[in-house]
Amino acid sequence: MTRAGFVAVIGAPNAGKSTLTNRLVGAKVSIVTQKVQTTRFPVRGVAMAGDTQIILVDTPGIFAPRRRLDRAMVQSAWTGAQDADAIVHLVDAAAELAAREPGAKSADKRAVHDVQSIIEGLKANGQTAILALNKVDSVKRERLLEVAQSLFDTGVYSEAFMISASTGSGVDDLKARLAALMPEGPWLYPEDQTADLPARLLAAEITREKLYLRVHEELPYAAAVETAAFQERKDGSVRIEQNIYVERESQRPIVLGKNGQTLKWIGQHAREELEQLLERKVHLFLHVKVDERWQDRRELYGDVGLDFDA
Ligand SMILES: Nc1nc2c(ncn2[C@@H]2O[C@H](COP(=O)(O)OP(=O)(O)OP(=O)(O)O)[C@@H](O)[C@H]2O)c(=O)[nH]1
Ligand SMILES: [Mg+2]
Repeated sequence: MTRAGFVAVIGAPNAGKSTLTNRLVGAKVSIVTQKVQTTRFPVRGVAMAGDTQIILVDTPGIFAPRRRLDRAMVQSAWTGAQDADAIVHLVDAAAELAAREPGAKSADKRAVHDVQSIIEGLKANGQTAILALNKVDSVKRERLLEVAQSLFDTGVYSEAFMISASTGSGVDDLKARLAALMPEGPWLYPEDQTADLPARLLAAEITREKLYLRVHEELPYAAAVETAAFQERKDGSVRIEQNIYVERESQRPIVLGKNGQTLKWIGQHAREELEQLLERKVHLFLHVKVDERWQDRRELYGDVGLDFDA
């Protein structure tokens, strides 16, 4: 008898949801950066555990949304949770502890605030989640217990795991538990499939990751990548043309860099990774475009399953 089901991974921005999804799947299905709000739409990854197929839904971080894209991202995260057989609420333990120190950074305080609003949301929806305290590699073990206890006391969690998505510590136990929670039924994806993102979207995500990795300080959250053309060629290679959208003319030179060096770095690293993922030669062409209102372009939403009118 096989099992198959959906697990939504929810949490505040930067908690490590995409890192955990990739770790559970054992392949890169979702992009990871040190920047908050990296994941913009639900990304599915398929993990196998014996006869059980666990379909992970990596979701955008949940936070107090202001702009259109923010609202659509947060709404999609909650929808992911609603449709799942199990919910993992991933919490950045390092941020929780740092926020308790005097003079804590605002980013850590914000993370704690977002965690509280997720707990309120779970309560309001009558949902129970598995608590996974992440980044235990970077905190003192004894201090973890106080965080775990205070979160557990909220009553929205069925159980708690201490993990490190980066090192893999504790992840096998979590995976085994998730597998046991999946309902009986046929597998929903072929056994060897790990992701279901269309190639042109995957290609755009990879380039966005490299862009953020390279210019995250200078480009606060204001860019999008779109694959404009994706052509398979007779020689087996693929030609990909992409537009990088920024919001202001002043951001163009940031992405280009001196003598175009930054854009070249982004293109080179994206191409190398795409060649690995697609298992063929890739010709990648990047163009930087300024569009103050790229966030209001409807097609950027529909393509990835976000609700433009959220
Ligand atoms: N030390 C440590 N860092 C981690 C761990 N898991 C993730 N990170 C780091 O935390 C940062 C955010 O990771 P992501 O996986 O992109 O986080 P996310 O929750 O998907 O973030 P959003 O998509 O922006 O909501 C990255 O720099 C990761 O390398 C962990 O277990 N330990
Ligand atoms: Mg993410």
